[in-house]
Amino acid sequence: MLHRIVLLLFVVFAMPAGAQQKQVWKAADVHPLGYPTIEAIVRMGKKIEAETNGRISIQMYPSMQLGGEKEMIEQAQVGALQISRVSVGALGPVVDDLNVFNMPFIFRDEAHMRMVIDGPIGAELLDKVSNSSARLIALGWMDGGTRNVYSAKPVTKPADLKGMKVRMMGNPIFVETMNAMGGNGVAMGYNELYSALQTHVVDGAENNPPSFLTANHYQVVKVYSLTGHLIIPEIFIFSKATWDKLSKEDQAMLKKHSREAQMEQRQLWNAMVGESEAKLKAAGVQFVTADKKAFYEATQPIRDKYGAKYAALLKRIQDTK
Ligand code: GTR
Repeated sequence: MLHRIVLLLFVVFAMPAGAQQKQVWKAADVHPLGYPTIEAIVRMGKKIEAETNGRISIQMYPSMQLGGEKEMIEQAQVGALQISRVSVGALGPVVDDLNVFNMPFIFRDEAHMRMVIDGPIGAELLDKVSNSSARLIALGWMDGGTRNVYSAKPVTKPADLKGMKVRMMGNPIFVETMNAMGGNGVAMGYNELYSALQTHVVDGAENNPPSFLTANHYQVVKVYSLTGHLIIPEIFIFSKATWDKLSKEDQAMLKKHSREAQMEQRQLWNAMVGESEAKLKAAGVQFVTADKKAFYEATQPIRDKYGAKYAALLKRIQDTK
């Protein structure tokens, strides 16, 4: 008898988190608190907490506390954390469909990128991630601006990159892109980059102004050349392991708030880009105009090689106006 009661108690307490139980979702990002991608998720957490009367809340782990983006994706896949905000660059190796956004000069400008992620193509690609075998649910997109090369000396044309080792995100497309641009692409995690710049393991890197500023890379190299070779959206994903345990209502609520977070991040992003550029200039960073057409032409082989399988989608992207 006693045996049975003990067994029953065990069963009751070992039950998976039911719909009514308090849940704290872990969220992670490589950026520091206050960065637009983080702030949008923190605000989303507050709204969800209010809407569920405290039943669900979000605990943010910023500044690579849970590792780089590769590790954050893996942790979401196994359910060790719930929300990872990563670059599409980092998720491309896991869900190949996303690599359509990871080719150089695919978007005419940031406004074009925003139209694409906000519209039907954006929705379709989120579904592709969620329906893939990656065990992730794609919640929404965020803005990651335009990436430009930074180094100790100006890079205005492909020849300027000759012999230069430039850190790229861990995705073969980016390494090949940098090689096509004239430099030597080196794949490396964001978490290793600051010291790699300091110790001259690499001569430069490329990123948007907010990242160049907040990761303190501008303290090591001070020339920001406006190559504009990549406009890569960010994405925030949810662990499918946790998702499958949520009620339909909670899933719908999370989707609704995710769309709001996508739009809210954009406002925060617009403000942050202006502020970052001003702070970088005040810190002595030199902004240099580059010959974008020359870089566009130099990277044509990359679009030819990787773009062939996305031909129909690429046409739709170009036709988005
Ligand atoms: C940033 C992006 C991060 C990360 C980083 C990098 O712009 O927000 O998600 O991808 O670039 O270069 O690794």
